[in-house]
Amino acid sequence: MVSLRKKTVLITGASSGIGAACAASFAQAGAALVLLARRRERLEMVQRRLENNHGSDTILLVGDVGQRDQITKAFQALPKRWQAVDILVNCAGGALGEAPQWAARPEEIDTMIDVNVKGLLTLTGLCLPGMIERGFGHVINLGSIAGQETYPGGSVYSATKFAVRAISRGLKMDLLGTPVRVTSIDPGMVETEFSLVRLYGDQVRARAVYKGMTPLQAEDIADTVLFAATRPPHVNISEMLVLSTDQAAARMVHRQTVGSD
Ligand code: 8X3
Repeated sequence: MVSLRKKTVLITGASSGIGAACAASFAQAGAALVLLARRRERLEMVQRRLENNHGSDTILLVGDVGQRDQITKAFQALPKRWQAVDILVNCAGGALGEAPQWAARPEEIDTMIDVNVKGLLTLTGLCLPGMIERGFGHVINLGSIAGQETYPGGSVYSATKFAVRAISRGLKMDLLGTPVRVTSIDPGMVETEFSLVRLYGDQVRARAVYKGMTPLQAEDIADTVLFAATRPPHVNISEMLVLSTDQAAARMVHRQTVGSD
């Protein structure tokens, strides 16, 4: 098994959802954490919790992964020991809107591509050379079931997640012959801020997404990330699709109808 004690783990999207849950799991396992997100206050809350609960060694990297220059400068300004990332968990990402493809707003399209695709590539580009040089490393990319199939109103988001899968597969080929591992994990419906963000804060519609079914929780996905990270060095968990028991496909969900006759 790979021990996470004293390993340096950089997690993007660490202020909430799957990213924050991953931070807690890695902290519990004794890793030192670089926590990256845009929202400083949220990130500081996560940091305080990890320090109080696990005595974790952490550092914050505040910035938008979609802003390549900004994030590159911020990463390169970290103390050298924190730039030596052993495990990169690319969680930052999301969907915006549910409009048909031709009606998606240009800024929604740009943000999804900038964050979900270009942001992931930027962080990977910053962390990988050191991993190869030091002879140890693991890149764990969070994709989505939407990276395996698409659905109405989801084609741009899906395109970004198909891209994540292509990037993970291509990266594995580029890294063949090195000890660096690449994992992609594709979650289905996870109850996080994902739907609230996609639906621009519409609480009623966001709640309806998970109505009558039992969605995954962020911790369920963090468990799978930790599992992949702790396998022995010769084992690479290459790809995982993780769904709620109530979900069979992107838009095929079993829902209990409570109170109907
Ligand atoms: C989120 C899953 O199906 O809502 O990545 O797009 S889905």
